[in-house]
Amino acid sequence: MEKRLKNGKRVRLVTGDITRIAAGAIVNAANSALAGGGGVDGAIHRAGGPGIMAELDEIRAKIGRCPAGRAVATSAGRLPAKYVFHAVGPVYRDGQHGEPELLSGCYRTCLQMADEREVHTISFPAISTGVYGYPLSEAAGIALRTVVEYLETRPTGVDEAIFVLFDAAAYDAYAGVLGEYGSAAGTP
Ligand code: AR6
Repeated sequence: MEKRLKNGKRVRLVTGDITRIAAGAIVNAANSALAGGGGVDGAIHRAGGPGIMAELDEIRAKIGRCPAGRAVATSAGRLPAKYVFHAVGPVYRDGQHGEPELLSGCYRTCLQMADEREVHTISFPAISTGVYGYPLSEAAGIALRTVVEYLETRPTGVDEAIFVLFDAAAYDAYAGVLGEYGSAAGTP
């Protein structure tokens, strides 16, 4: 599904593996320790190669941990991208502990990082919806609202945001929300 915003910017939903889809920047669902892990994080390090962790080692030595809601940038190794933005999503408790703001902060921070680096296409996974337990439909609403608002209201150089959803359940949750924005059309 693709949604073209009034200013010509695009939000696209696809199913698949985020490491296989070309973009200026690929966003990782990382942890505060920037230590690698399973899910998207594991896939990105496996496909991108050891250079990404070597850069994270240097970043960790400088800044320590990366708090939830924030992100750090590395190059992308063998991935079809120039950068990886390692975003740290919130661990979901009950939605009453700042999780929505932190999740929204991940997407906004990554879009700002894209603008600082003149990246025009950015791909996102469904941050926090795996190991971190964020309910899919809530996470989809926050992710899409944050990205659409950024693309519509900021003077941004990002032309396209791609959400790469791993399975049909995630795709359907996002498509349900994006469909509400109006003239969405097309199929995955
Ligand atoms: N491409 C796209 N989406 C994927 C892929 C992939 N290759 N693999 C999984 N997903 P998760 P989190 C989906 O657990 O919840 C890691 O260990 C998955 O189905 O990767 O933010 C980190 O190191 C789910 O919908 O990230 C952290 O410790 C979504 O991506 C922790 O997990 C996110 O699932 C972060 O947890």
